[in-house]
Amino acid sequence: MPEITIGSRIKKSPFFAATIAAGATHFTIYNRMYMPTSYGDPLGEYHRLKAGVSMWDVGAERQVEIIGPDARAFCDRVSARNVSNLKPGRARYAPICNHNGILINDPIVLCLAEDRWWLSIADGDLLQHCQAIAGSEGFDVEAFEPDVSPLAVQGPKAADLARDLFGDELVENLGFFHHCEVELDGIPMVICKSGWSRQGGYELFLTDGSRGQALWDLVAEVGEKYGIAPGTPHHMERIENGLLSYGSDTDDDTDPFEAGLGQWCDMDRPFVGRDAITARHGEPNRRRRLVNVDVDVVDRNELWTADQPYPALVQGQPAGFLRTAVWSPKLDRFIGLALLSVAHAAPGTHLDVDAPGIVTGMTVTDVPFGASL
Ligand code: THG
Repeated sequence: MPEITIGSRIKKSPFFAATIAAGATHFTIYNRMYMPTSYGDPLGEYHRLKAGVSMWDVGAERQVEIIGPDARAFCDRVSARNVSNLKPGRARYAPICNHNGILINDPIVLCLAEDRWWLSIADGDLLQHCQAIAGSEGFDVEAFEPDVSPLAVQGPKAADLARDLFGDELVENLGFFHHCEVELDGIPMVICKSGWSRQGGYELFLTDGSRGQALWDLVAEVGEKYGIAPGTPHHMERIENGLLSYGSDTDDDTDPFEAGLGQWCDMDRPFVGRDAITARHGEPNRRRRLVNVDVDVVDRNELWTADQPYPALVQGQPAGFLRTAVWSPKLDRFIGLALLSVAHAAPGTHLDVDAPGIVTGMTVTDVPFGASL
């Protein structure tokens, strides 16, 4: 296979050198940065995440920082979820749409202070969107990308590690999606009880990129007694547990309701995209739905993953796409996420998949996307 060139146009996270030294074998490109996706042992990394603790370079989850007197009103205008009552020190997961009501990101919104907010973004150019809306609608804010890079520690032993690092009191008082500023050995960060797994854990938002190696080394050293090792956001675990990967599970024309994020859209407020979504709700269907599927894979190689969206067919007619598929250690079979026409998205529906020699078909399961399988 050809290789991706490492160069100046794609940025490196402050933890990049540490991840290479630790043996990262695979990277993806996320927010124009390299982000590790494997250290060569996907099943081992999965089991460590579920039974121990794992440390992840998720520096590519960039922040869009919003500062100014209108910061709260601005965030509430761009967010499909109501964040108008979000308190400093709290965070909320929030879909963001363009004016056509199409999902363009699904960040965690952190209120740091009344006039200072972060949108901790998935892969997409949310900064330009925010700058354009702020300018065109006359909000008194500035939107920019600060020097902030999250390092996640995830897994059932992450709380013990956090106690050792930050002390019992901080950990006791930090509820889910709560955050605060803290320093460790002079390394400045914001700690938030969050992360892209359902195994529990924290994200350490490093606020001085020159200290990446120092933070990495400290976490690795203190975590040693819990068997910590480097890992990455893990598709097996997150698909088993219904976490959305914007851009993997969705395409450029996905409505937040189609993506299963309707529960996070507060439709009684005039956010960007609200009217377009409301207009679509008047139509007979919501076009498509993201569903869990069992996938019939030809070769039972547990490391196989869907490397592209595969067309789904019913009686030869297009019915949508199989977007993502992985082996599930928990269920002992291949599972995936498919974006399907509503007419073909009912539980039990069998669909053909156009992936000759790779996938023969798939069946919609009765667990709605968002729940754990
Ligand atoms: N951490 C940070 N930024 C991120 C992600 C992250 N940006 C992109 C991406 N991940 C966002 N995706 C999610 C999806 C779900 C959750 C977190 C990030 C999540 N949801 C909870 C739930 O669905 O129950 C809580 C929602 C809530 O109460 O607001 O945890 O991982 N920094």
